Amino acid sequence: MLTFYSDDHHLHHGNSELIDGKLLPCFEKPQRADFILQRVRERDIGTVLAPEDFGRGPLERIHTPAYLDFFQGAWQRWVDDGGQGDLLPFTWPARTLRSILPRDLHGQLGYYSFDGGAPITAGTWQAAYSAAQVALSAQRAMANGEHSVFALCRPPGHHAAAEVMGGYCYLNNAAIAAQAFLDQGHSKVAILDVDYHHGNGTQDIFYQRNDVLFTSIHGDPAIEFPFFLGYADELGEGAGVGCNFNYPLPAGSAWDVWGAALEQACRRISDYRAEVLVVSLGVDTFKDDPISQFKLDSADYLSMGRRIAALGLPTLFVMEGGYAVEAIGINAVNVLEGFSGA
Ligand code: OKP
Ligand code: ZN
Repeated sequence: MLTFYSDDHHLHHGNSELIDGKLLPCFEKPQRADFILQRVRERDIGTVLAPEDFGRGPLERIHTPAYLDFFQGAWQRWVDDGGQGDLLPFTWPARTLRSILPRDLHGQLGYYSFDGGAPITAGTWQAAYSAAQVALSAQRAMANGEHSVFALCRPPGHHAAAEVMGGYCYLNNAAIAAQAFLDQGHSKVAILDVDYHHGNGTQDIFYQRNDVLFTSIHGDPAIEFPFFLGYADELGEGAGVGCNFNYPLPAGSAWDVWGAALEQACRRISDYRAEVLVVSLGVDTFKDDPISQFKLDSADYLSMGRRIAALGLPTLFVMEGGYAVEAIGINAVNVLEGFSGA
């Protein structure tokens, strides 16, 4: 399996995040992608390629130009204001307030985000931009005939909506790739999001559409981030009714429960008759993940890959979360090896 990867992810290195009342070093750190790349090379699963640059056009198919302009220019505005350290939002247009775009940088940052988990640093735009190009390059390789490709994206993307960043995510790499398939003539793309956290951004982007099926297996939002989306009764809206399926699971879920949910999601994907599958591949479902509460073992990721392969679809794997860095490479590449060996 080909892997696409860009070193530009090193340009994004947030300092700290507010978690359970404490300022802790960011869990979403460069080492994550380094360990995955190392494992890809160790296991020799295929060639590692640098991305092509498809420009901002394919990003604008998912994100608004105003949001992209804001994100691209935010760091320079912060520097010009004499700002120091990471740029982090602290006021959001929650209920009771009006969603009016303010003029101030911090006001705009609140407008374009949903939490304080997506710091903007000097290189964040370039890292996120390159991650999107990694996803697009992997998509292009599939358009050129590859059956499966791994987009080793960092930062992740599935929490990012059309003009909202958050949860370590800025640009929705999986959605951008799915849209590229559609723009190149496909009519039905399925997304399977196996990250521990609900892919609220991806769901929102495609919620009213029937050309993308969104399925997600994740921690119950009643007790887990992102809290405000990801329930089982979210089935799509308008033309999209019946094209959205969530499988929220309780804390402590292991492979028996998780694998049963995967079985149901796979049935939905088969019923939908998708032409292509995009997998939002988070491995924060691992038993030792520091911020998650599922109990998958490393061997379970082989089973996950095998079951996904049984769908028989051309499959693009897009890297999302996973914070147990010493195991992240083993777990992510196990999915790919399970898929390829099936
Ligand atoms: C990104 B991805 C929990 C704080 C959680 C955000 C988690 C973002 C996960 N107390 N902070 O889906 O892996
Ligand atoms: Zn996650």
